Amino acid sequence: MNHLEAFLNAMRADAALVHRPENLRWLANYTGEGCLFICREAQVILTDSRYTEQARREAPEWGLEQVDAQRKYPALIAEQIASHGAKTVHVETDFLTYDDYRRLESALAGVELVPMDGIPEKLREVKDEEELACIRRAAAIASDAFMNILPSIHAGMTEKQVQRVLEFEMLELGSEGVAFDTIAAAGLNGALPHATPSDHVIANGELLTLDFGATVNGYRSDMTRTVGFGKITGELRQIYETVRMAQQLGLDALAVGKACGEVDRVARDYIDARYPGAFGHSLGHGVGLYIHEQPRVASGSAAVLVPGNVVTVEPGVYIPGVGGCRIEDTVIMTDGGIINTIAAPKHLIEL
Ligand SMILES: [Mn+2]
Repeated sequence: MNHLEAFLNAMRADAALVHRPENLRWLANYTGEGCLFICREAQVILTDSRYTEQARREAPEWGLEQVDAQRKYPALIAEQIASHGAKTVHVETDFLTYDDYRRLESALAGVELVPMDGIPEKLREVKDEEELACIRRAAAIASDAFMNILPSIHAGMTEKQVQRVLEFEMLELGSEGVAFDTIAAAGLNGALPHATPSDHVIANGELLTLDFGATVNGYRSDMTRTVGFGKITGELRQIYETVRMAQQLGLDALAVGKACGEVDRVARDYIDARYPGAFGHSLGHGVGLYIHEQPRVASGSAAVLVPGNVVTVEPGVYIPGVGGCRIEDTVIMTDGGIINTIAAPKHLIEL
């Protein structure tokens, strides 16, 4: 079943307005700006003159309406809704701004706006073969890029310099762009789970956490490796081995039919027993057109893993004044077990 068909089957209103860029791409293969009007008998891309030719190329089977100074989005949307007699319309209330919503409301008197309630996001949790191929390609690019840059990164470089080398290599290998802002955090900065790369000069004896991904046809990969410079000893080495074991336990716990919360708990219990309170975030998340999708592999989550889910497993330990470590893979759930899309090794590499 194609994505549009699945969405039409899941709709609970007469029509839907779709604004989230990932959903435009997922439903219409359209990557420009604007929005989609969808009902059973018509599917229309609404956009401005900058994107009309692109829309024709990317989504030739979709209708096309162009906004201009006289007919702005609310008016154009109202026309579509009236001409198809829709009384109820799904809107992405978790994405539109309050102002957007108010403009729609006043342009659509007599029409009931119904929250989209994550219908496309729910469907997107299960990836088809084409989507999985893109994610696997993006994962291979990121993993290969990491391996390729190891000989050229060294103590004395800044976090920003390592970031640039890594991102350049991913582009060289065919990534469309970074999957999200690359994290490169060395030394004490490693205690910040989502550190921004800085001018900190990496010194021997420090760990460097690299969290990054590539993009292929809009689909993303997500991986984290922590590498050492010079000899890594004492607590940092213990932290590394703790995270590595927790990550393996998390991977081993993944299975179709299992609740995400159970998987999270296995890795979390292992870390909490050694470094209480040092692992604050969730174990993982879905990955696809957006970097953080459902299902969340989070504490207490009852969401059950099904074939076609793509999730990360990324425990970490963060200790202010000491440093930190995270190790992450992106894996595909199948009936026959997991496929780990990230090939890069996970033993402690000391450069
Ligand atoms: Mn991640």
